[in-house]
Amino acid sequence: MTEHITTVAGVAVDTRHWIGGERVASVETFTDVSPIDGSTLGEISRGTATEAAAAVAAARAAFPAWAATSRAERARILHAIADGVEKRIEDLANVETLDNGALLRSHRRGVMPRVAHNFRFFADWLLKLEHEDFASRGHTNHVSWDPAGPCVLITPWNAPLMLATWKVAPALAAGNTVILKPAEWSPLTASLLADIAAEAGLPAGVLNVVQGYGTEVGNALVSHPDVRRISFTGSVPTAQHIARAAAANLTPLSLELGGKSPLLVFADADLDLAVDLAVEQYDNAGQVCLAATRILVEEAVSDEFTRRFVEKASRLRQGDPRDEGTDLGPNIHPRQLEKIDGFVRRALDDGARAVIGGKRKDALYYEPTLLTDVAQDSEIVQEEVFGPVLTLQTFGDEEEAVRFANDTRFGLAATLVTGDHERAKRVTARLVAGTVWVNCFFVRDLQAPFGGSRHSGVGREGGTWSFDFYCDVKNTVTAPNGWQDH
Ligand code: TXE
Repeated sequence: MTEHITTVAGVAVDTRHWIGGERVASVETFTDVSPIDGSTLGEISRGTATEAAAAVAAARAAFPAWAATSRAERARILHAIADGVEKRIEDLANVETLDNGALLRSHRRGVMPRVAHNFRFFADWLLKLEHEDFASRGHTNHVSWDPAGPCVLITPWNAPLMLATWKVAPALAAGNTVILKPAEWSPLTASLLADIAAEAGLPAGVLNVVQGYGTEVGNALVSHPDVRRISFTGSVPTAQHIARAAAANLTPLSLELGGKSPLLVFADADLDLAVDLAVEQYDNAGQVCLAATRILVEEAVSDEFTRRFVEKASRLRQGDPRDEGTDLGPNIHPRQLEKIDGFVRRALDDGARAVIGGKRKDALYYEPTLLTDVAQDSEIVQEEVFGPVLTLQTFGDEEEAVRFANDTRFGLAATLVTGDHERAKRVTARLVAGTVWVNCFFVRDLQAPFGGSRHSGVGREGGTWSFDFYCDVKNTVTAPNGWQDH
């Protein structure tokens, strides 16, 4: 064991950057702490503009060869990375849970298998991607997908490896090289991904991982003129900062931001299903961008809905996310807990009533909370809390439901529960949201476009939309018989 290796849940994790196929240490480090018990997980290299420039240079140097690698070979390597992820599901799940506090059982059974699937899906899609040819006035048009160049991928802490690989897999599949900057609150699985990719035969410099603070190394990366794409998942203020930095170089951006999504429960709904879907919003201790945190219930059924909701939510077990029986783990960081508590305190001072919860528990745990008596224009209804805090409002009719649903600055997702399919169609057509779920929640095929409107983001990820973003699409027009008449 060297001083640059930390052992987390029995797994050796390198705390340095991964640049140009080598481990590189920074002079300074930052401490990575587990939200479960505050224990130190490692001293991680704290990148600066120097490492950012080195990573971009490595990605630039590796680009021509990787871009020229056949699609079949790129796909083969992506499948080999997926194999490597599958072999290390236990390691990845254990490390991720210690690092970000999300449930071990969902990392094991849901998240990490999907990480592998992200690579397989985009490898297969790459092989299906059709060049398009069409004739026009005797000329042939040939539309091809060219890789764009070095891509900077900046990711958050709520689903670290899952969200990173949504970006890494299509960027690599399309023939780009990548600099991944994971969130400083959950840096570890990105380092393991670098090991897995190297073992799978990904050439040096094709995937680079730099660690550190957003305001330091992150800022240097998004400001770099040799970067051809920036894909970011995180908060609105950081996205606005990144967009300003990217504007200087006109670097194309994909931004996947937060939400304040509604869950609409109509009187004709299956109420048990509605309650199940509502309680599901506490998953990952509420740290999910898609979470439907505003429950809107038709007046006629609101008392019954609330009664059943309280009954079910009060059975949620909060505790160590490594225990099989736990439903809710801790929130990620003391700063995040302060933020959550601040939102709830201000809402209560403003006249809201806590139907359940409303305060902290021990350490980084926050009680699952449902607030009612909240005004549509209040902070708690308008702003993303990113914790286990839901609001409940009632509506009189469909018109009012749609008005409440659309009345925030976000537009990421919406869920509706109704037994009336005509109503579902009518309401869906009027909702501002990148994804609408009808009588279900969180079902997502990678082929589907994913992203939001308004302050929830710019662009879409998934299937062909990811290739659109990570490629420079080129149209080649060839003259009839190879020559233009002149
Ligand atoms: O996010 P940041 P934070 C929301 C959620 C949460 C809030 C704050 O409401 O409470 O954001 O979380 C990097 N240049 N979401 O402060 O700052 C940073 O290092 C380049 C919603 O942790 O957006 C990290 O890697 N990069 C969300 C990433 O940005 C910079 C998920 C995200 O951090 C940077 C997370 C800079 N100047 C938070 N500053 C979702 N959409 O799911 C920071 N970063």
